[in-house]
Amino acid sequence: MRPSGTGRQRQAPARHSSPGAVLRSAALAAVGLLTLSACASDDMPTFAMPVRGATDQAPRILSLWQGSWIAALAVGVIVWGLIVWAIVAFRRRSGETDLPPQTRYNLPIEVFYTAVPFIIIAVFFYFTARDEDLILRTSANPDHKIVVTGVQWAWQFTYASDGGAMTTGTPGKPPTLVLPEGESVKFLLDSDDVIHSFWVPAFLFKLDVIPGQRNTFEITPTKQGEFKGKCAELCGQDHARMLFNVKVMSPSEFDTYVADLKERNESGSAQ
Ligand SMILES: [Cu+2]
Repeated sequence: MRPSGTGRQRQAPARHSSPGAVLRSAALAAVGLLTLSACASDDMPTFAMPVRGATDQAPRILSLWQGSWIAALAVGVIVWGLIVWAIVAFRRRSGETDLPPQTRYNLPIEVFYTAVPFIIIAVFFYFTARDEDLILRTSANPDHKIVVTGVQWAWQFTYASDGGAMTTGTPGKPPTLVLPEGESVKFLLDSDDVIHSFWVPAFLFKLDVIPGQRNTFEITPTKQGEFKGKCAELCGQDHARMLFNVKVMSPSEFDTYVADLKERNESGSAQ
């Protein structure tokens, strides 16, 4: 989003002479903002529209995100409208010099502005708690179990239910987490040192990785392709380098991959 925003700021002063030109450049900037932000990053969520939800959980998360935005915008429009109305309706007219009548302790208004935010928060809370509960549910017998270990400053992935093959990547090359499309995967998150956070933006989901507490979640990848993953909790000097790749492939390709990885583990060659 940044490049198009900068472009708009540069264009504005040169074209402010006629209202038509201003409108045209504003429309161009808006189109640019939308199109550039959509292609600037393939699997990062953009302002209001995460572009690629890659799991069975993603539609629920997306609808919570969009519903929250719509509710927040509706509240915003009402509040901004009331502010503008108050400014216009109660402005000082010419000839008026005294303070207008001062209102205090208006019980109905005070009850109203206490109750309404409470209702708003309760509605947000209800939908968030409901979805969080569903999203964090795990099954007793997932198709695969993968242990994710976060350590300053790298990730290790162990295919616990598929022979125990393990990868940490190679020096200078982030590891790749390989997943099978259409099969459920339960993640077990461990940390060897400090708190990290396991984040794959395309999953529209992140979860803290806490030493001494094994957090779990379960997803079914729904799209083959390559995605980015990273640590989302500031965890020390090289936090920014705590990256990994995610590759979703067909179940048979996945089986071949983990078998091959296990062989490489045992022969001591590259992980
Ligand atoms: Cu970290």
